Amino acid sequence: MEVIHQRTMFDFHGVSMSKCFTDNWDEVQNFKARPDDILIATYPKAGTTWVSYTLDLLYFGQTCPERQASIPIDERVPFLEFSKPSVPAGKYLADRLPTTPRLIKTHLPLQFVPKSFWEQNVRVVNVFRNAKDNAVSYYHFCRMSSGMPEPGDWNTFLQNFMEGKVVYGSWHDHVNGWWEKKQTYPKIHHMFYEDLIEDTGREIDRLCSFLGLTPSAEEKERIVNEVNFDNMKQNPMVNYSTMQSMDQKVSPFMRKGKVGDWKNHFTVAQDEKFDEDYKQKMKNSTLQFRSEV
Ligand code: PPS
Repeated sequence: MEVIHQRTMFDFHGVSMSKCFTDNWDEVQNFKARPDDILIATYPKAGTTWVSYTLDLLYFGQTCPERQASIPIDERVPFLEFSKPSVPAGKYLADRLPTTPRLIKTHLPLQFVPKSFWEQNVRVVNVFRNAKDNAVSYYHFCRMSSGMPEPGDWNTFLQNFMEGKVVYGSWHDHVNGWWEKKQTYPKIHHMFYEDLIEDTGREIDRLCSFLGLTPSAEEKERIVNEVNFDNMKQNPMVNYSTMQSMDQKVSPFMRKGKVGDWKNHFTVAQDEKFDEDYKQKMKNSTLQFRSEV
């Protein structure tokens, strides 16, 4: 019974959410950020884990090698708003992070982010992914994760995704909110999943220049190698194989790691409908995506 309850979606201040991501609301809203925190903010399935692991290696790969071997990524980079009975809440883990900087993950839409992050002028790394691949990845994740609402069949899920009736609400509103924030808040770095696929090294260079990091050429090469899809898929500390709520036999967390897998899912009719809807919802946005590279 509890699992079903946890998975139920409801309107939360205008955004579709579920209990796992709203139950700890007051605590989360009162989170005390620190000026050197780094917030990784994404719509679900945009490449959060990829960038989280990259950041973790950049900051702690050399000084704490044991960390890489023994602490799962969800403990190294706590998921701020996540809370579920019987596991420590993300806010609890974030409060107790011993590292400097603290790397913190959120999928919250901009308007839900605790105000302390802005007051402390925290650096934010956004990762964006084209809507079609993002929808496909989210669909498979909802199939395999007992914490997410049942996605139904692909057509049903896609329709719900277009209407924002998925957890964390409208993809369009979410990405536009974060994209626009940069106009008034310069301490945001925007990354795109497609760019990471195209040239991971170049994107790490850009990330480092935002953060003021200067890894050696060898160190950078090592990180590029560690964060490649096949290596992450094999790495139990980052592939979520330690997570009970995920049935990796249904669909692995590290599923395909490609740009353009949407072509294996969208019918011609679905694609036309999606494009039409997308044009409408993104017509005032300057945010541009690539759905192939
Ligand atoms: S979550 O649950 O929201 O934190 O998921 P998130 O990490 O944002 O997204 C998971 C998708 O990212 C893919 N991924 C990668 N792709 C390429 N290279 C690397 N290294 C990599 N790491 C994670 C992962 O496979 C999921 O995408 P799909 O399309 O489902 O494979």
